[in-house]
Amino acid sequence: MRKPTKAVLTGAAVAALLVPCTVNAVANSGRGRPHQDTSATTLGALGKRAGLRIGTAVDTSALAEDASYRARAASEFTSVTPENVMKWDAVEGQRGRYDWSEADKLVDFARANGQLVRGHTLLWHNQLPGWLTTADLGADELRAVLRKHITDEARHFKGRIWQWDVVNEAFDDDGTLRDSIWLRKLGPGYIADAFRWAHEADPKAKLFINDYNIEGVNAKSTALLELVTRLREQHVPIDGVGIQGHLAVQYNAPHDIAANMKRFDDLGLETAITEADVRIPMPSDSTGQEAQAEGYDVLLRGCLLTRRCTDFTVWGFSDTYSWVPSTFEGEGAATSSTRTTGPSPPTGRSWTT
Ligand code: 9MR
Repeated sequence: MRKPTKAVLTGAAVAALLVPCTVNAVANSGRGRPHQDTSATTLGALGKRAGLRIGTAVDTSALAEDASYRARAASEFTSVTPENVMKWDAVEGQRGRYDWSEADKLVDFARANGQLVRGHTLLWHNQLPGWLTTADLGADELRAVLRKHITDEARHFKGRIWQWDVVNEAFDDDGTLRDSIWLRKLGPGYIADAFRWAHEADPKAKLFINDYNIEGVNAKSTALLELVTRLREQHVPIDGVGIQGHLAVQYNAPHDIAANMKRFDDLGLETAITEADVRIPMPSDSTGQEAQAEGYDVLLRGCLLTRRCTDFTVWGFSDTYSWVPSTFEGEGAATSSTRTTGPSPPTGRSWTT
């Protein structure tokens, strides 16, 4: 018997779009006609049948240098997220001097391949430029700087961004707001302000708040639910909640994800799985790989079962370029495929062969 490989297992997880129980879930969620048509050859095509964009984070250096990576990024996915090049330190390394070149290239790549772009991210505590973190600006100036950043960036990409992660990772795991430069200096109102400014600059983009460890029902997802409930009551222009989906096989998969996502869906909000990956203690073995497949499967099912879940984005599709090994010592193999170099797969079926 053929030994299961990581690609096969993960292919199986993503191909949950096709397995009967998930097809029933698709039917029950009103996502269109379930069928066993196996003619679809790319993840994007599979997702389309369930009314779902299947996206990936894109490492733009890999995109420029690795032809196989580029071919797969172009063919497998129907949306892309810049992994780093739209972050504040990337676009405004020096105060007042913007460099949109890398981000523009990715937006052009997406357009050339008929893909939508998830903008990531306008406001975060991380990857801020040094001039901002070291300046110790007063509250008024910091607020003006933030407003200008959000306005300038959203305006630059106006009409070319499908969904913006306006606010990223605003909460701690215990459900309190993260002690960031933004909260400390501007108070909790910075979140509503960010959404209002982004909406003014690009009224048609869908505006998301995005976070990790909010897959299941827990203190953090409940606090986020309470926040977005308040924001909606105050008519703050927020459209959706991004659930990152960074999982690790050592922890239980979030089997209550659909129940959690329903809470946001019931508010009329869109949802998305925005950064799925499932890391494994290295060296990975078949047990780890099976648990990984389960992790991907749980995330995907959560999305399929949620009426307004619009997209399922993986945080890269190549372990070669994954953020995981340099962040979690001894862990890796988190993406859906290990093979990125060598000849391009003939039909774009690289996840199932
Ligand atoms: O994948 C990104 C990695 O290349 C960067 O070094 C890192 C810096 O913090 O950010 C990574 O992306 C993060 C994303 O922007 C927000 N959610 C968590 C992701 C993984 O850290």
